[in-house]
Formats: sequence, C-alpha cells, structure tokens
Amino acid sequence: MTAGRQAPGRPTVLVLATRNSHKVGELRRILDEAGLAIELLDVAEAEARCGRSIPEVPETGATFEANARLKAEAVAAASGLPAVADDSGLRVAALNGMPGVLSARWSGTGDDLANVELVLAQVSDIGDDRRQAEFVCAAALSVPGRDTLVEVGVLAGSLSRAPRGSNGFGYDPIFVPDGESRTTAEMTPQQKDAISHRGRAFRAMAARIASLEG
Ligand code: ITT
Repeated sequence: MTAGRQAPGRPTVLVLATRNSHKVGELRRILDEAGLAIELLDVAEAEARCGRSIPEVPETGATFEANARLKAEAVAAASGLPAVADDSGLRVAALNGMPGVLSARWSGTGDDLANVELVLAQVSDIGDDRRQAEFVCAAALSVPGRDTLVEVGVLAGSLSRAPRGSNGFGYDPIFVPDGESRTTAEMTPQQKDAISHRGRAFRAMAARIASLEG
C-alpha cells in the first residue's frame, strides 16, 4: 500500500496543518465537541504516520483564505492524508484592517507580547468609540484528489487599553468581543470556543469533515 493511504477498516485520520500549538489545542477541542469520529493528528504525528517530513509552506497569499488553502493543500500533498489548516488574525479598523495576514509576526518577531504591545501603541491615541476590531479565521479542508473547501468565521469586538487575562494566545489579552466586558483571555477555553472565529469556521466545516468518516 502507498505510504499515507488509509487501510480499509482503520479510523479516518485528519491532519491539523498548523505548527501553532495553541491552535492545535483549540482545534482538537472544537472538533471533539462537534462529535466527529475521526483521529486528529498534529504535524509531527502525521510525519510519523506517513514516514515523510512535511515541509513548512511560505504564506505568500494576500488573504486568510488563500493562505489557509496553501497550508492545507501542502500538508495533504506531502502526507497523502486529508488536512485542515487555519489562517487567522486580527483586523483593526483604525489600522485599515492590519495586522491582518501579518498578525503572527506584526512586531517583526513571533512573540505574542511584542505583537500586543505594538498594536496597543499604534492605537494609543484612538478613542474608545473607534477601537473596533475583529478576529478572522479561514479554515481550509484539503483531501487528496478533491477540490479544497474553505469556510470563514469572524468574531467582532474592540481593543482594550491594556492586556487582561492569561488564557488563550496571541491578541486574546486585548480583544473584547461585542456584548462582553471580558477579553477572550479572561474567558474559559470553552467560552471562547463557543463564540470564536475559529469555532465558527470549523463548526461550519464539520459536516464536510464528517463525510470523510468510515
Ligand atoms: P500556522 O501558520 O502554523 O497555523 P501561525 O501562528 O503562524 O501558525 P497564522 O499565520 O494564521 O498562524 O497567524 C495567526 C496569528 O493571528 C496568531 O499567531 C495570533 O497572533 C493571531 N490570532 C489568530 N487567532 C487568534 C486567537 O484565537 N486569539 C488571539 N490571537 C489570534
């Protein structure tokens, strides 16, 4: 049998095509909660399963959708297994939608705290009525030999004046969802999942993922 192909009767596997361990944790919770009878593998587990290394793909797309597609298709092609990717970030209205697809490395480093401090400094003179922002997540499902599916989830909110809370990752300590007084870093993981951009995108994808089962 070709490496990476499913043997009959074995549980269906799905690779979580992300190298961000926080995303892996959130995706496992969201997909488990959706009740999918599917084995989820992170990239290291997928490499062990298919016996090949999976190269990192440059995120050259101009949109979340394009980058999610690139990541899912690269991992599915390298592993021979179905893969889902997540491209996500923070769009700040007063910064013309930035950091956007540059969210992970906005400060020039991959450091969450440095990214948060830079965004706060950039909106320091913006009044409370103009601090609107949104989290966006594009979820892409690539199955070898099939067209890629993309779903997008959005969480609208605004930026706090200072970081609060220690849950989550990235910009969670400065993001307050509309209708909330807490930042997403002050919510429990389950409370964040229930409303998050990632929860919305991957719950919209769940039926298509379920169709891989069996
Ligand atoms: P992969 O490409 O390997 O998935 P990454 O962290 O580089 O990992 P992205 O390019 O999609 O992923 O960048 C996502 C960034 O957007 C992330 O590092 C955070 O800074 C921010 N972000 C995305 N979702 C977030 C969330 O739920 N809470 C807070 N910040 C988030």
